[in-house]
Amino acid sequence: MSELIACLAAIVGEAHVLTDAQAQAPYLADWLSKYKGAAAAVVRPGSTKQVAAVMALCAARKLPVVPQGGNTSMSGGATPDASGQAVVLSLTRMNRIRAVDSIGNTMTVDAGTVLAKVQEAAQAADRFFPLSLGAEGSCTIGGNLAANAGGVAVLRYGTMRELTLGLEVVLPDGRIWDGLTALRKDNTGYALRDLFIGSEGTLGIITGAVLKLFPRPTARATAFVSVTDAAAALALLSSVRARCGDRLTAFEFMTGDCLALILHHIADARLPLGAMPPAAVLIELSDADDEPALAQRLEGALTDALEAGGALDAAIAQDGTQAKAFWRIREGVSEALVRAGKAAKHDVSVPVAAMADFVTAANAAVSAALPGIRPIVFGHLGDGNLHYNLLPPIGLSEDGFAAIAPELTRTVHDETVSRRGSISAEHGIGQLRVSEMPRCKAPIELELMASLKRLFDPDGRLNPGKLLPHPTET
Ligand code: FAD
Ligand code: 2HG
Ligand code: ZN
Repeated sequence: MSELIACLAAIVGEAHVLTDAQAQAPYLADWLSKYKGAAAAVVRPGSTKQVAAVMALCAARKLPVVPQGGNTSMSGGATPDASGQAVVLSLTRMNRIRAVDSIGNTMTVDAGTVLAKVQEAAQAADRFFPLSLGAEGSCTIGGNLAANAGGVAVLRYGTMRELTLGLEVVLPDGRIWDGLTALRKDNTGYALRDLFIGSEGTLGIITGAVLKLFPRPTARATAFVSVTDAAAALALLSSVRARCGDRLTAFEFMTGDCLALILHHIADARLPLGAMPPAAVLIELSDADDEPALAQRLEGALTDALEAGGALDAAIAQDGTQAKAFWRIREGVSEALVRAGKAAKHDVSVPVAAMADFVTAANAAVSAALPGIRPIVFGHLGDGNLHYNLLPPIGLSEDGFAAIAPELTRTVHDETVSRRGSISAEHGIGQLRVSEMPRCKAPIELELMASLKRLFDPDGRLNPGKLLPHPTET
């Protein structure tokens, strides 16, 4: 055993320092199998104090550290580089619900707690934690915070940033910042909490969080609606919102090509409408109403839209099982894309009103660059967020597509930035988009971000090469 491994083992216990290639493997590749790295060790601390001691040790030896939660990042954010120098710090052993306060409506958790466990704990306390996304069975609160995750209920409840009150963070030198307050109002200066949220593990290790809880919705109404295109979906969004207000919880868009891909690859996905629609929207309302009243409200909104021609056809779920089946279609997209091959993935946001125009312009631009390209477009339309995935033309090899993919990405991002949009709405920059930052973000923003990075992490050891260029490239 090397001296480093012995020191790490003295902090976390020998069983929690992984050095064997087989044991390390799941921590060294990303969910999309796009990146593969190497590590000096994978360390699994069991407490904030142990995280602090590991960080102090790595600081003394100037070792890079890559924080990791459930390893579900869609941008290679939690995968180390290939140098083999980094210590991967996995938070998944830190998985305690520390406290539930049903008067203040908060929950304090360890950062390694899996999102689904937090949702369940909220329900057990007759409360609701609204963050909801396809990876909720394995992603962790720390990863959700570091990525400022979005998901399917942002429309009503906001992103992870808006769902969080306090944080506990271990700094790169091993000091602990106890910001675990449950205050809804605190005007005593710079919002440090908000610097760590969305920092993608580049400023500190999040070890705990105070989350907001909400009243548990007692009624849900779910519809699957066929529409002609993104413009019709936007018109539908506007009319449903006018009729349903804040009850509108999810408004998820999928093109016909996206639906066809899901139905082809996901065995238990079934289309609830007779004919294959040109595009579709999955709508969910939730409220403290009784369920029939909510369903009636949704039906009213859809009847108006069908009469006005914005919607072509609609199915309203008659019970929870049917609602689940509607969601199965939407939740199958990422898996279907993986099965279809290596997509060029984009996670853009543009002003909601500009979305239909964005889709038309981006489709035209990528088709001009590579005839036969297959855009698979879906996402959180109500949030202005589209997952604009590109599959290669039939017959083009993986290498051939990899050679042209960066140009296609620049094209998609140019269409985004020219509409004052963002090249990552919710998945983060990670290593996937880091080369696009200088092209797509203003120099003054990059300068300020680099200054903050130097302040928190002067040696550039925390998650190097993610979000900001690798220290060796600056
Ligand atoms: P990881 O993948 O382990 O890490 C993500 C980033 O956070 C990395 O930069 C890592 O270094 C850093 N990090 C992790 N833990 C900590 C910590 N404790 N302290 C500091 N930094 C840390 N995202 C959405 O926003 N919306 C979606 O709808 C959505 N759907 C998804 C569906 C699927 C099927 C998959 C695979 C992913 C999806 N994602 C989605 C992407 C992903 O962002 C989320 O799954 C989740 O937020 C990542 O959490 P994690 O614990 O897996 O983090
Ligand atoms: C979703 O909205 C996720 O389903 C994943 O953010 C998107 O696979 C993707 O591109
Ligand atoms: Zn998404």
